[in-house]
Amino acid sequence: MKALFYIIIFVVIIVAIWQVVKILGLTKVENQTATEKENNINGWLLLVFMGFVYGLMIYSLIGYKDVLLPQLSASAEGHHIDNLFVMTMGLILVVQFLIQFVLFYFSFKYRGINNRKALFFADSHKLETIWTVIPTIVLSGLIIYGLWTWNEIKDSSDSENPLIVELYAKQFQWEARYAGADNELGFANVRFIEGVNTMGVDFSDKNASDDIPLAVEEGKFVKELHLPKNRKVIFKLRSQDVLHSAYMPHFRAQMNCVPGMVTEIAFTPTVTTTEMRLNEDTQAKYEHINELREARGDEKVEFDYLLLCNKICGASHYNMQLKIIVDEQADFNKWLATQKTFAQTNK
Ligand SMILES: [Cu+2]
Repeated sequence: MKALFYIIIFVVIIVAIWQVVKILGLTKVENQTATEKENNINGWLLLVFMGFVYGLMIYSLIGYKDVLLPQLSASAEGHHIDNLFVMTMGLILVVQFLIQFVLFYFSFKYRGINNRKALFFADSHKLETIWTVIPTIVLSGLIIYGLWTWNEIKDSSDSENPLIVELYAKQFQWEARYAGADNELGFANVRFIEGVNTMGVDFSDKNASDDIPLAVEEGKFVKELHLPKNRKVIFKLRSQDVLHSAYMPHFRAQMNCVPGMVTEIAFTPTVTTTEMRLNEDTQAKYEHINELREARGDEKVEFDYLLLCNKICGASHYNMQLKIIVDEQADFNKWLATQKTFAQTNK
């Protein structure tokens, strides 16, 4: 292996020397001016390439529509993110469409033609002002709009009786804990992790005993996080080891999980899992997925909300997910009542 590596390096060095010698040789050629015919060919090739770029762009926009987020946002706050996304993408699309044209068309128009001389001028205050002021105004507008959107989403001060849920990230799984009857999470720290206390909950904290962890059965997590419809859920995020990112694409929510601190994100689910399964978009998507799975001999799957990790946190990062089920409030309460608090599990 090492020998192969040395041979590759040797070959690369030889190729580099050969290229340098070739370039040095070029400097001795007397007439290096391109002919008008060569300029014409290159000019037209530029226009062809512009057509290719536009074609590729249109093809990608249509062909990859399926891999974009599902149209229906499943949270009350989701439309803010969707608007921001559409606006930013729209702006980028228009600007790049115009810039590509200007770039290629002018290169073509002013290609070398015999006896045509380029106009020389050192600078133009007017031009410089235009291409500084316009982007500044547009980008500032986008940033201010983005900050306003973020504040709208992050502000959960007006919500009555939100549900508090902790998500605990670790290589490579999610654990979760509901705040229980007092709706306040007990203190937790990585130093308290011991035996079955896998989330490091401090049981001397009086808020901890009524907390409800996601059930562990035979050492394995029941990977289902239930959330109620139309009630604000405030997530408190922690990480045991490295940076993770809690990503819930259907609710348009994402927040980093940082070791040593508690981060927060909130949203109000508005579409239950059952309702989302009946959604036309979802059905079309899953019909397609199941066709592909059937062809491979895999069993069919149904739509489910997911909590994913969106930071490349290690080898099994891709598999770090937790199923989310959004229930009607009554169903959620019924489900939560069947779950055991820490006090009940520890006896
Ligand atoms: Cu992760």
